[in-house]
Amino acid sequence: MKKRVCITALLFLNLYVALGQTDYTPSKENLENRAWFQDAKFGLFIHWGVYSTLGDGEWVMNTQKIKTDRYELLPDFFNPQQFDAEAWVKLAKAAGMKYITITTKHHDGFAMYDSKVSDYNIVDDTPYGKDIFRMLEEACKKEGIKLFAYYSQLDWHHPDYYPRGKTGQDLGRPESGNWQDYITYQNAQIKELAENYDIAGFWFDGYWDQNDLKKAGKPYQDFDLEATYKIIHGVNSGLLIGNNHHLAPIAGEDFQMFEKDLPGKNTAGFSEGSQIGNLPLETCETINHSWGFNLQDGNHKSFNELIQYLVKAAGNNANFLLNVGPMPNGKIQQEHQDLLLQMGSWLQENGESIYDTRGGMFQGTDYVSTEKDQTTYLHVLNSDLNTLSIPFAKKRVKTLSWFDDGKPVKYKLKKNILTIYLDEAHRDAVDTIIKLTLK
Ligand code: FHN
Repeated sequence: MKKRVCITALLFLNLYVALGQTDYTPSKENLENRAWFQDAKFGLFIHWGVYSTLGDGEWVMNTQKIKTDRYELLPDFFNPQQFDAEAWVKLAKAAGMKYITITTKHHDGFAMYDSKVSDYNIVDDTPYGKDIFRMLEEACKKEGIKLFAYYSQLDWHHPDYYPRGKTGQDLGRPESGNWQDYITYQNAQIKELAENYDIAGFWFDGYWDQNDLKKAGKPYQDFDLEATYKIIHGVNSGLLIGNNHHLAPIAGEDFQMFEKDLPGKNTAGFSEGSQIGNLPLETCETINHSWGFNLQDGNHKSFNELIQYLVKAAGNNANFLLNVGPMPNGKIQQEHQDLLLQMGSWLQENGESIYDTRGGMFQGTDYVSTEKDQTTYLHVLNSDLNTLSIPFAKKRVKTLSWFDDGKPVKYKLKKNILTIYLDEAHRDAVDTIIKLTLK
C-alpha cells in the first residue's frame, strides 16, 4: 500500500463533526440553486478513470477480482493525451446540456483530481500528471456549464474501508482496518473538493454497499451522512447534495436521483426503497449498457429512445442525466458524440417545451406533459395514434395549437374527456408536441 494520509486535516475534521445537528434547513442560495437545477433539465454524466484502460467497465476491479497491488499498476499507464476538456464541455453544451457530473472518485478509490489527502490520484500517480477535474472546471466556467462531483463512498482500495460491505471482497487488502479512519479520510477528500473547486454540488454513490447489509439484518458500517453533509454545507450552503443510496431522501440532501428508472418506477431494480420525496428529481441512464468505457458494448440507445427518455423524465418532473464512458485516450467515442449532437439539434427546436418546465398534470401510456407559466406542453410519444383521449374533468380549453407551426388543433370535449385529433401532417416520429392553455 503506497498511500499517505495527512493527519492535521483529520484532527480538524473530528472537531467539525462533533458540532453536528439532525435536521436541515436549506439556505436561500441553496433553494435558488435547486430552482436552477430543476430548470436545467439535462446533464452529462461521465464515468472516467484508470479502469477505462481495461475497456471492461468501471467495476472491472471487482468483477475480475484484480488484487489491489495489481490494480495499482493501472495509473502508471493512464495517459489520455487526446483529452480536451473544452471539447467535452462544448459537446455537452451543443447537446443542450446545462451541467456535467463526473467521477472524481469511483469505487476503485482512484482520485481523478489533485487530492492533497492521498497521492493515489491522477496528478501524483500517472504519467499524464494533470488535474482533469480542474481543466473541466475552467472549461465549464468559460462555457457557462455547471460542474458536479460524483464521489463514491464505497472504496475497494482504502485499507480502512473495513469491515467490507457487500462488494470489494478478496481484493488483497489485509482483513483489518479502522472504519472511522476511512470516514475521516473520505470527509477530508470531500471537503477539499468543496473548498478547492468551483462546483455546483455532489453526486454520492456506494452507500448501498453497507446499507444493503443493514437491510439484510447483517452487521454493517454507518457512513454518518449527516456529518458529511454538514461539512459540505459548512463550506458552502449553496452546494447541492444528492446521494444515490436508493432510499427516500435523508436530511441534508438537496436533490434525489433515480438510477435507470423514472421517479417512482423500479424496472431496473435500484429504486425499491426510494419513495419520491419533495426534492428536485433526476434520472440517470447509460447511453449504451455501460457507465465506464466498455470496448465490447455496442448497445447504443437510439436517438428516439434518448429523446423520449428526456421528455418522460421532464414529464415526471425530473432531470435527465445521460452518461458516457470516455475512452482511455481521453476521447468520447464517435457514436456517442453523434447522438448527443442530434439531441442538441432537437432541443434547439423543441427546448421551449423542456427547459424551465415542471412535470405537467396530464400523463398516460403514450403521452406526458410539461408546464411553464400558463402553458402546458403535451408530448405525444406514440406516432401511430390518430387521436389522443385525455381525462379532462372540470377543465376547459382556452387554446390548443401545434407546437411546430402554432396552427390550431382540432379536438372535442365530451363527458370530461378531451379527444385530440392527431392529423398526420403534424405527427412526429419521436414527440408530437401540442401547446394547451386552459380557461
Ligand atoms: O456501482 C455504481 C455504478 O458503477 C455506477 O456508478 C452507477 C451510476 O448510477 N451507480 C452504481 C450502481 O448503483
